[in-house]
Amino acid sequence: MRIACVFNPFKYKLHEENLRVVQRYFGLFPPLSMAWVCAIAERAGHDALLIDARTLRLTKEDVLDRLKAWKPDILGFMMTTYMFRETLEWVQFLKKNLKVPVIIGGYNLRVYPQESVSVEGPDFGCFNSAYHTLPSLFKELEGQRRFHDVPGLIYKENGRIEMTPYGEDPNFDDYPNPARHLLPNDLYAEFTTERKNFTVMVTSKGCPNSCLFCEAGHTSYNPRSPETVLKEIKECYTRYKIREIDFFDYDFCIDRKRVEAICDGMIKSQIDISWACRTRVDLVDETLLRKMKAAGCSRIYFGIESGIQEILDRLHKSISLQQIRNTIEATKGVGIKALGFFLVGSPGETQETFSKTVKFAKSLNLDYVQFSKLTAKPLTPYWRQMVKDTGSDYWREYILGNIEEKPLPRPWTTLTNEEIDYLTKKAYIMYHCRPMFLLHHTLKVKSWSEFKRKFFAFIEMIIRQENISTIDKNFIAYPENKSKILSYKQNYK
Ligand code: B12
Ligand code: SF4
Repeated sequence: MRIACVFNPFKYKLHEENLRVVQRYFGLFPPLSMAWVCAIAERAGHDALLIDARTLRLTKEDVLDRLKAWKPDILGFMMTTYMFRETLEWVQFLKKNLKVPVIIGGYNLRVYPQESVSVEGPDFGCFNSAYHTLPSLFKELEGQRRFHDVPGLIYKENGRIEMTPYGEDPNFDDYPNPARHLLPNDLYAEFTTERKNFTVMVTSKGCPNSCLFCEAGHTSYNPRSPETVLKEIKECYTRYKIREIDFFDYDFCIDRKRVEAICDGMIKSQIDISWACRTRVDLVDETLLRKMKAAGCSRIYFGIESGIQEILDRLHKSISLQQIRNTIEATKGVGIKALGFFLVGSPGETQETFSKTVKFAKSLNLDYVQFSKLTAKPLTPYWRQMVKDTGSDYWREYILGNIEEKPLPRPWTTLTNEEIDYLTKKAYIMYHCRPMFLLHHTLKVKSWSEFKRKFFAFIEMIIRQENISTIDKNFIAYPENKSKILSYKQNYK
């Protein structure tokens, strides 16, 4: 079988947790989920093509031309809840013109499996991992078409939506490495990137904690072993000339022994890679941070969320302001950049509590901050509360096309959505418009492209970010290297 996966460009959405400018400068990342899917297909002996239409700025027509030449037997798409309708437009357009079946997968299928497949376009849905589902589906498509035998599949039969059981989650360690050979690895960058080539890696799934705003809470932890992680790092280094990696695990440091072993392996192999990861302030200490630094760790993203202890407690974050301060000091002390994620509009948030949070962020002297609007994301306790309070499920209605995108209600705070948007923008401006901060960070910039990216983001935040987020029909993710993108594009024609 020949599977072609397409990663489509997506615009800013009014129900998003970040401001438009933040979203624009977030970065261009490899479509990792589909790179796993392609690797799973290839390992089972099939051909795979992965088109990153977002990064390459390809239109639907460009992709159609490419696919007509490649002749896939099946198309694959990854669905998130927030971008579902946009990806669906691509599904419908390509399916109409190519007349091949479509399989969709991704996080949204965990939340709304049947609904996702019930709309016009998709033929099959994979509601868990592609690991067992895809090879088994291909076997049936080539043979008897007994879809009820395929694990973890949703399909349409006689006007009904059928769903098969999935069984045990596979061990994440048994996955092949994502098929990065199908991607333009030199085009990727994120806002904070310092070196090229850049990629993201996911080395574990799940998180045992229970923060009320997060969909990862209470999901089973499924890590890849240090040996497997090190093999993937080495593959990135030698085969794809990767020099910077962002580990996108929900929490890279849940298992301290595993982190230590990964760091030891990197130190031993003297691999010249800078890396970043996300973790909680209560999971690292100076000893571990020193080892991480020696292994090439250059940035850590910490979930700080608020500068008010009461709010942290209401969010079930289970950390203290003192722990935050100690860990940030220790991180900076060993020479790793510290980055902080904050929430705006938490339960009990007022203009005063938020001003205190911004003041707290400044006092920590973080190298980078991200202020996100607390949003009732699917599968979170706040989502359950929103469904109960409003009597309807916004996300379900949105993916079914019954409702237009809009900012979501936040019954847990007296702040209005307009106030939350405004406070978020103000926080970014207040945090960054400090002469010493600007000077210090300009001096630390390592390349012209890093300088341009950060400079434009700063200017756009001040002059182009509206006080209340609006739809932007011309929205496009900031392109890191336009001429390189154009030369890739030529190859597609
Ligand atoms: C890397 C990443 C990205 C990258 C790459 C996109 C991607 N998913 O490949 C970037 C940065 C571009 C990205 C963008 C976005 N992301 Co993202 N991303 C992730 C992240 C951290 C890792 C994905 C991953 O590789 N996981 C490991 C693999 C093995 O698991 P998996 O992704 O679930 O994939 C398996 C199955 O789901 C299934 N599968 C997945 N896709 C497909 C497709 C087919 C055809 C088949 C058959 C099967 C299949 O098989 C895969 C292999 O077993 C996840 C969180 C996480 N830790 O999983 C968030 C996550 C998927 N992203 C999320 C979000 C919100 C977004 C954005 C909307 C953010 C934004 N505002 O811009 C965009 C939307 C992009 C879009 N087009 O819709 C949410 C989705 C929540 C939801 N309800 O849908 C997640 C869960 C993070 C979170 N907790 O909020 N993301
Ligand atoms: S915010 Fe972080 S620690 Fe809390 S549940 Fe989510 S991933 Fe886990």
